[in-house]
Amino acid sequence: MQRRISLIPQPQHLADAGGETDLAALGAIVAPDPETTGLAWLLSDLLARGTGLRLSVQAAYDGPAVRLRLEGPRPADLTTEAEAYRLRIEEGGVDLTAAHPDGIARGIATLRQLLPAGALRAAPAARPVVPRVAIEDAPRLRWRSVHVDVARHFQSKDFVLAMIDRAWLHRLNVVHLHLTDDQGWRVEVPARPKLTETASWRTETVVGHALAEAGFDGTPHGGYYTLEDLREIVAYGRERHIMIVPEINLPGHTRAVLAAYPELGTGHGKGVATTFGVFEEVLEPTEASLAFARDVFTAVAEVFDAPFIHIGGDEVPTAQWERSPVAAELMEREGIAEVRGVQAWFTRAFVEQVTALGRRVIGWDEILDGGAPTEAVVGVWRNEAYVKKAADAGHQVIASPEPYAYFDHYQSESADEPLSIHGLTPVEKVAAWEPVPPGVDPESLLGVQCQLWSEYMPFARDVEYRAFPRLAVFADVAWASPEARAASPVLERLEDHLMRLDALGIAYRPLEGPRPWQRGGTGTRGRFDRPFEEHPAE
Ligand code: TNX
Repeated sequence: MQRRISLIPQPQHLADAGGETDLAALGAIVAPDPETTGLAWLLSDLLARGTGLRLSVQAAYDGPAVRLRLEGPRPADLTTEAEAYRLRIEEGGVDLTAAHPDGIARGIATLRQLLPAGALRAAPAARPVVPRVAIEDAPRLRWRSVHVDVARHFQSKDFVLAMIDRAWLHRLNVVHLHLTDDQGWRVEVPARPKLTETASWRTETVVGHALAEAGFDGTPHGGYYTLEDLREIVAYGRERHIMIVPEINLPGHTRAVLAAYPELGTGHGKGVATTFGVFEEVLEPTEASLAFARDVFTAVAEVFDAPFIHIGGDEVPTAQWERSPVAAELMEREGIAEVRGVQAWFTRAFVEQVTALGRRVIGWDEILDGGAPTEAVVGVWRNEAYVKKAADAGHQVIASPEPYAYFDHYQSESADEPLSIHGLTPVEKVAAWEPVPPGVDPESLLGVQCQLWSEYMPFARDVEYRAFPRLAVFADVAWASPEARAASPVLERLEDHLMRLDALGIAYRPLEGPRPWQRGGTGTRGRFDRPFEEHPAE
């Protein structure tokens, strides 16, 4: 019987040569190029941990080995060519070649999946054997990211590092950190100390679904990453060739900012939000608000090395600006006809600030509503009609359409599902997703992102339940070609993959439904349904 080689994502070309290679018979990991030495040592560490095999890294070595080789002209960063790799496992060793170190990083992720699942454990639990295969692989989309919301519920630095590792294993290449929102500010900004003294903490949190009005828990919640934490997170990503994109959400979603600096709004700060929803409070369109943004972007640019900074821009109600003499004066002075244009004024200013720091802006699709400079990348979240709208307006797009990529939505119709915000996005729906909408120039689509908004995910285990296994399926959708997906449906590979998630100790949702302790129960974690309506196409 033909053996099953089951990988997620599915590589573009995989040929099974038959037989196995025991890595213990090899003498070294050879990495002649200094740019791949770090990856070689990472691979060595991981092999040692999960299998007990200790291979040293050498620049040159003649015997049988794992060889990491860079060859050919160097492709630009963030291209599918940069992540392409060839992995050949033969009797005499393992050859991993790529034109860019990013490709080597992706190939190592595949090699780790070729090992027995036990090799992903933290102590030796499997033999270091891999099937002999020839793989030629490259991603379909250039940008494949997971968004983690550490603002609604703060998560430990260790959890963020773990999510970077998981992104790596699934051949994603970006982790987007949602660092600020109404319910908390999670990043140290030395020039604005009240952000961490005040804006990072809330007095309590709504119990159950915000709309159920079941009261508050009376328990303070908070936390933030210091600059040292963030440098570690960024370096951890860099070692694995995962880009860490920071998001600072302005000028809406600013209840926490205004709790610390009420003078940036109407002066009547209501405190850091203790419940969830879209709030009226926004920054006033003043020079002081722009100076604040500049301080924050400057601090962020010092610790994050990604060529992108996400400026948020979603769900910005205009109610306060409609009543504000400051906004009226700005509109008059700048010839802004509609109040929605005040957001566009902010967007232009932020693009200027971020560009001056040598980075490109990403903003949520609402930045299109009042018009945004075309160099801004648009993170489309509402639905695929906005992908087309953004692309037609000349923007590059990262698509996270709510119906497919929102992993805060319910995973089944069962009454046992734990409390979620709304919606229904089972793993089958993610598996069926065609990420390039019809009529959209694939060149404008940078890629896709799945999102883990954490209103109803207080702890890391809650995030894991929502993320897995949907994230694995998402990674397949983002990486694999339509032909590869059709030839080997991801749902047929998923059960084998769960053994890897088990080895990693991830609290995923079993395919048959939540484990008893993952269920919502009848209390405040119980399922609460409210109708979810997709955003109209416009
Ligand atoms: C909309 S998606 C939001 C978030 C919420 C999310 C919940 C986006 C840019 N804004 O503030 O957390 O829905 O699904």
